[in-house]
Amino acid sequence: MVFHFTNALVRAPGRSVVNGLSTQSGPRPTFEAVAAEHAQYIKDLQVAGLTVDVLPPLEDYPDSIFVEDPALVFAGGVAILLRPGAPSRQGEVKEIAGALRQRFGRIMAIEEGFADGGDMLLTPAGMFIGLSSRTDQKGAAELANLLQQIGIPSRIVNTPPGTLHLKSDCSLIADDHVLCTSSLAASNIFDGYRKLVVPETERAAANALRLNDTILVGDRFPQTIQLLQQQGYKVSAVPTQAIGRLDAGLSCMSLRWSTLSR
Ligand code: CIR
Repeated sequence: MVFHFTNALVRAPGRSVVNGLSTQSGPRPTFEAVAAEHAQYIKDLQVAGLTVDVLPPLEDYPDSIFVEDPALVFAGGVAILLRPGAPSRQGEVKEIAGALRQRFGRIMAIEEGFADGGDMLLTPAGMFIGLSSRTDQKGAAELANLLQQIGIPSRIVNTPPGTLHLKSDCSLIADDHVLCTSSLAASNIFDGYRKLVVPETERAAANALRLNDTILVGDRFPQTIQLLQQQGYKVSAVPTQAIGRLDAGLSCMSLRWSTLSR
């Protein structure tokens, strides 16, 4: 199943994380607050059963803590290097490539266009590739081609306007069940899936993270936590206030895979 994981790769935040890209109007987070949330996140991954490897901080790349964006990883020893759409993030790919080569036997790479991992939602039926301000048609098409080579079908979809990444607005919480914003629920993207819509006041809660039998959700989203619990899910509430100021959520801070099966 796509949310069964044994391992995760994360990168410790550098002091420069406070200069990460952001569309938020409020104050920037402090380094200490981001570091505390990151440390708690690592603990939560471990409690969910994952072995976590921590890469060293990269001061030259303020957003490099968000390791989900420069690459995709899969069970079966395959990784795909992407081409992040934000110019300040493009160097993150060469920085993570070595760590992936040590852990994955087959490394593929897109060569053209742009694609961020935050726009990619893996389901048992295949990959949704979201077009956004970071992922363009060229990058999406090239990725679709690489995915086909490893037996993963894909579908290119539009990310709602004003949303950073496709997964800013949705998460897979069971094989046939998505947690999503009202904008995504209103589109036809998830026809055939059960949808759990987050309250308008908690839109950022849609970026949750299912890890084995646990769903990590931002602790500032009590209504979403309650909705998930009412549906019988085991929820772990995680602090995300500081990273939220950098437009980030819970999936962004790790690459996850299983060594047990494809
Ligand atoms: C950025 O704008 O690239 C970062 N500040 C946030 C990236 C969040 N990544 C993700 O949702 N996958």
